[in-house]
Amino acid sequence: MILIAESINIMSKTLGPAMRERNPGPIQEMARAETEAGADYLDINIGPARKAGDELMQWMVETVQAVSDLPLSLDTTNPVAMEAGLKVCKSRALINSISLQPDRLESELHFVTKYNADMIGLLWGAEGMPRDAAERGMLTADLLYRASEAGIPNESIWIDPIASPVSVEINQVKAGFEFMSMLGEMAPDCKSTVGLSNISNGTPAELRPYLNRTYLAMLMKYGLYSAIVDVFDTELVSLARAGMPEILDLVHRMMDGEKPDLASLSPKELEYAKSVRVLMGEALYSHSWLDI
Ligand code: THG
Repeated sequence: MILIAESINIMSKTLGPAMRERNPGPIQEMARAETEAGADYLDINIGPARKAGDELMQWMVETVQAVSDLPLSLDTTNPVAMEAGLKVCKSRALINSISLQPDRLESELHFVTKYNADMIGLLWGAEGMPRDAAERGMLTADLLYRASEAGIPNESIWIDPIASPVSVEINQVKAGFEFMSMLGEMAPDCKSTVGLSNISNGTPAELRPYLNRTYLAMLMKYGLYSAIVDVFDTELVSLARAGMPEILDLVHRMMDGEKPDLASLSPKELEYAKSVRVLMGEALYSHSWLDI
């Protein structure tokens, strides 16, 4: 599993101001820490970056590359900023992301071949978020077709089904699983990724890791190739590196319909089992899901 570190992010209370002030210290400290924590890629998320986004992304890439040799995932919706970042990447970059918005698709796909990059194919269509697994399948087919016309092989495309918060829309979470279970057959040579922490948005901060870890364990059943994660969650990294086979086995058996006797589980197994039930939509989400 390829882990993309999520923490270099304009939304962060410390790094947002550092980005705006062009203060390299906190950004480089974070890049070093994510690298030491075992990340495979560093995501550089500057958001929509409407003002001077190109200058900011170039500066960010150079600032991070001064302290880390890891490849970068460039995360912005501003195509001018994206290109400015791609120009200065030393390693093969990951474009995060390209979606099916008709006005931009053609020019953004051109970046993939021009800069010899990989791309995240975000399943966001002309009408916004797909409503179910079938719409995700249609968007995938469209995107792969358009990409192949532009000379991009499926191997360069990391499909992102778009994770949405379990506290908001359980049907979207279920649709994401259903889609992931089909993707391997639909496009065996495609890769996949997901913004894992989205699942726990709106959940109290201290409880978020339980949902994130369980969601990752569940997606691993479908061969998830990569994920954008908090790499400082050591248990999450261990799960992703196949360090917790008995937990993965429990989670996957539950997804196949097995109902374990909760009284027989260890406290750690219970955390996962309760979270699986919430993420499968078998138990309603509430902030106290681990206590009941
Ligand atoms: N798909 C793709 N890219 C993405 C996402 C996705 N990029 C952005 C996001 N979703 C994934 N990255 C994050 C980064 C941070 C958080 C969630 C997702 C997060 N941060 C904490 C918070 O906001 O409370 C802590 C912030 C801080 O450091 O202060 O939740 O889905 N392709």
